[in-house]
Amino acid sequence: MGQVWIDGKLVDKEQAKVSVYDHGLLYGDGCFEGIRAYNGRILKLRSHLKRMYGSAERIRLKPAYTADQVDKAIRQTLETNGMKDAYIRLIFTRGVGTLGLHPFRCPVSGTIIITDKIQLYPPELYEKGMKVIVAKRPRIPIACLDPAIKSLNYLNNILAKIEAIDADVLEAIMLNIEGYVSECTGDNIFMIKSGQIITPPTEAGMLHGVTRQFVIDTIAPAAGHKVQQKMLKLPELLKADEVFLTGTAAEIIGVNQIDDTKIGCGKVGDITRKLADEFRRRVKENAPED
Ligand code: PXG
Repeated sequence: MGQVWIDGKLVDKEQAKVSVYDHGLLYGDGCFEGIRAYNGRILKLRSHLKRMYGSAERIRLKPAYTADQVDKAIRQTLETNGMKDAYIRLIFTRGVGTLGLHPFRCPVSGTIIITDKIQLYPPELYEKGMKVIVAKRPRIPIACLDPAIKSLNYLNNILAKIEAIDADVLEAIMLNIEGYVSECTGDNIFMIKSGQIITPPTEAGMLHGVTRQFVIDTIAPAAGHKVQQKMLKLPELLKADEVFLTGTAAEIIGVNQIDDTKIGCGKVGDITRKLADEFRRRVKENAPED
């Protein structure tokens, strides 16, 4: 039976409960991280913790534990559950309060660490590429909700995901309110044209993905490529030679079709394959924890 870390204690999964008065549940008031361990090493843990504490600061949530304490608690939870390869869900809720929005009437923020199996896209999609759609619904603009905050309120993304499910695919590209390509519901997006790798800049309003940054800083350079950050409209994306998505769960996955348009030859492209191989080699051998 698995154990979940809640507010300083490891408890059985079935006993891991949150109050109905927690503002995380009442208002989606809180933040989270999806992190992954490979062979006992926690990929980019420092970057995830930095984003987590950045999210907390932006919503003026005071975490109950320091980053070092959370780091130790994550390792303790993995150890207790005997897991070396895992998906780690770290959650800060606003905490228990009253039935009213006032966030500062919740005296103590809740802290949850779940370690579980990783939910992956089917392996054959990594071989032949994944079909995605473009969601009709735009992404919430930066001015309304800063996407640097990985908040507990994912309804914008969930509604776009429902559009994808209705279209019988697993992911949807989200455009920002001005029609520029932003990201997908749970992954960042890249394209390749004439050997040049391009991804939208953070101004396009996407989550500042840890995997996206790892590809820009480490994976692409190691494979002999530079990444250009540039605002993209949909017609340019549709004319790409290759498109791929990045995320903690997805790693690097090629896209072979967007709506009715085949991308490149409708297969996973050579550069995407090279980057995905480089990524896997690095995380499997000795995943960097910075
Ligand atoms: N955009 C959004 C909206 C995300 O939620 C990413 C991009 C990729 O970011 P990272 O930092 O992972 O490279 C995400 C990440 C899940 C799950 O359980 C979701 C994510 C990551 C891990 C698990 O659905 N989203």
